[in-house]
Amino acid sequence: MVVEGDPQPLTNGIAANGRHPDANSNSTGRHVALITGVTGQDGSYLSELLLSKGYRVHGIKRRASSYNTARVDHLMANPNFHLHYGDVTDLGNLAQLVQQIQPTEFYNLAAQSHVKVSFDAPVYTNQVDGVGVYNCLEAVRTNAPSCRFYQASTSELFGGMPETAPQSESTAFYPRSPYSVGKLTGYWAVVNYREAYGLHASNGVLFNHESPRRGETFVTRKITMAAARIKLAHQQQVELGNLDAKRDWGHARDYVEAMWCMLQADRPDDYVVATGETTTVRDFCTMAFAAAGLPLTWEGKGVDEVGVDASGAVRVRINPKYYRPTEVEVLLGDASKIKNKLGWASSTNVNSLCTEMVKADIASVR
Ligand code: NAP
Ligand code: G4F
Repeated sequence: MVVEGDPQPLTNGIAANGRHPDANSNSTGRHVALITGVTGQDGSYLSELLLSKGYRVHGIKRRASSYNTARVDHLMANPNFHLHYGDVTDLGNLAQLVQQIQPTEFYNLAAQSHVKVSFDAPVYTNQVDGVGVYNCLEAVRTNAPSCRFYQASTSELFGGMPETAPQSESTAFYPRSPYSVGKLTGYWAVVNYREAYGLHASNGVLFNHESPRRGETFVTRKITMAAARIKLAHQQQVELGNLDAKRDWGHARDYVEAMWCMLQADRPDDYVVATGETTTVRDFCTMAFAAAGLPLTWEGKGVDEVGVDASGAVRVRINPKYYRPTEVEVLLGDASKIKNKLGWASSTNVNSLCTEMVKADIASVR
């Protein structure tokens, strides 16, 4: 169906009777996925993974005033890939899509996913990241109760106090931002719908995962883009916030495999997904600039700390505007449970992840 007046027609394939041909999937045994947040980093890798496994993939995208499908444009011609307009704050829209498509797997990846932004927009963030999860669960419970459900939960739930590392499924939650408070609601909604209604609903408690498709305002991508642009003389320096924060950084391509594994398990459950290695923002910076051929040394302390290249030029400096009102200091995941129960393990270390991102950013600098 082409949406009237749409500058960018969506190939959603809903028939005149209001049902998508995939609505018969349960009887034909065909796997049909519905993904919210399909235009994001993880949505694009998950779509590729599921299409490679023979799924029909339906994605929900928000209407925007300009094109927002760059990460999935290469999938648009695939006859098994369909996009629909929608928003997780709109229960009516979600319920209608679930009813029409009858997915066998629902992946809720949609979120206002930026922690710092959540301090500026706390209510909106909770509407999307908390109430939005209820909307997805209700749409599934009332229209396709045998559909398996994945929720994009997060290591931010742990709060990152140094004494709690490494964090596992048994670590207490201590949300430290409006983002993680919203995600906490979503986490417990999933547990509750599993227990109350018998839904096959699982939380993936994913630690940070990155890729060349990572949003440009998250710290890894901000750094790899800066290293690439400084190398090619398109930029002089980059300003960052807290260099001491530690993150367990994996590759998004590996992590979408973990999401899929959770929905193939006989029983729903909650799993930590991580590499088991943690790195400071400062060390990630050093790695990225080295990968761009610009080795850095660090001088000074606190807000006066700078990263200097071999020519003596200051390439990294601190701007306190990037500090957060409350910081998550150390994230380091223990992914033993998913390894032992589902056989999943991360296959990319932070150094090769960083190098891949820098190379991709150098290739795309114009
Ligand atoms: P991302 O790149 O920011 O993608 C978020 C997606 O959600 C985008 O497609 C966005 O659409 C969509 N979205 C935002 N608000 C929406 C709404 N109201 N209705 C429908 N869609 C909406 O995030 P990501 O890195 O792929 O992460 C995917 C999910 O995993 C998120 O829920 C995130 O919170 C969670 N998570 C991520 C990480 C990580 O390290 N990447 C770790 C743990 C958990 P637009 O393109 O229109 O903005
Ligand atoms: O890259 P970040 O913005 O990611 P953050 O806050 O860890 O959140 C990401 O991972 C979560 C999983 O743990 C997801 F749930 C969430 O959706 C998102 O994907 O910041 C990482 C660290 C922080 O400690 C931040 O204070 O980097 C520090 N940082 C230092 N300078 C900076 C900057 N972060 C950003 N975004 N920009 C800076 O200039």
